[in-house]
Amino acid sequence: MHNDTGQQAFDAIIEADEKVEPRDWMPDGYRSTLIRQIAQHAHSEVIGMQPEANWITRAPTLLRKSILTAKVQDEAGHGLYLYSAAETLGISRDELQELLHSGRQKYSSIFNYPTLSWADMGAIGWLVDGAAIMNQIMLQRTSYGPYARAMVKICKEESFHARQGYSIMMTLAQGTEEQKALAQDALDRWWWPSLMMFGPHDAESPHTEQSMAWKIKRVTNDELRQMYIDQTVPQAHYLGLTIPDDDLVFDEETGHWNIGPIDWDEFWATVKGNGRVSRERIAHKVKAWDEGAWVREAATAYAAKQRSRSESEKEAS
Ligand code: FAQ
Repeated sequence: MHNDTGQQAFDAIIEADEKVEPRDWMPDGYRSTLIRQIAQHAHSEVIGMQPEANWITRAPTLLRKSILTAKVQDEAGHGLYLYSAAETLGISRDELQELLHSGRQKYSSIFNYPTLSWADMGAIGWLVDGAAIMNQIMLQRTSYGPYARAMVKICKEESFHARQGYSIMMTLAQGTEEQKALAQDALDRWWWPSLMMFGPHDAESPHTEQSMAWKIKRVTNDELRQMYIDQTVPQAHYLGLTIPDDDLVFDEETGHWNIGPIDWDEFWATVKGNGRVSRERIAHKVKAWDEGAWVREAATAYAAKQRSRSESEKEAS
């Protein structure tokens, strides 16, 4: 299709709030923005398994252990749907792995913090999955069809994750003084990093304006962050915990909670690969990829064998 015609058809799809599909013409920038964002999202789901897998063997009860195992497994599934969505844009899964392993593609800043106590499983479910859902609900309406559809199942599963996290926090907050202190300590460490998950302020965000125009993003970084703060502060109060922000104040006029300044130096250092456990996360991922090479080879050989068998059966019949 001639580009002008392609551009017109693309603009009409966006204007009508319909979905762009893999077969449709799309601007190069739209394609590369989606590859960047979906890949970063997929990598986050997979790297995000590490901090929680760290606690599976030390879960306090069999029930908590089964729930946590199911959650970590869900994250692997989310990575798979998202890698499949990225592949529809013309990049292979192997290329995506290579870009992650060599540090040329990112994953969410939040997974560069260590999980120091069992309470961190509660804080991650409640705060990190809570922030992820706030972002992903709007992504169910993103303009690229395969990405939007992948988000539907992911959002359902993330809701379960957030609830299991809040349930852990509730148990700890209603427990002994020591348990309550663990819950407060986890909130102290995860609160600010979870606010950073939404990305830089709108004025500092190079991609927001174009991504909003293409309807890849439906809501800006700051708007989502504010919605999240307004939802989460009362939940912390219900638990009897304190948000670690001396400037936190409810604005009666706007009906919003106002927060103090976010430490953007910490955010950018983390995003650039100098987070608390950035090197360990990538080293572990590369090790798992290398050790899984024989599984991928065996699966590929098996699929090739099945294909040649069905072809020779077709010829024989
Ligand atoms: N971390 O111009 P913007 C989860 C980068 S899923 C690292 O605002 P954009 C589930 C950004 O890439 C969590 N980098 O960019 C789970 C850009 O860099 P570049 C992941 C960040 O794309 C739970 C630069 O800063 N979710 O947690 C971050 O328009 C529990 C400028 O930023 C998604 O990925 C960050 N936080 O907006 C799993 C959702 N923020 O490429 C396991 C999809 C910004 O120019 C356990 N992604 N950057 O070098 C998005 O919605 C968007 O990509 C944003 C950023 C909102 C993250």
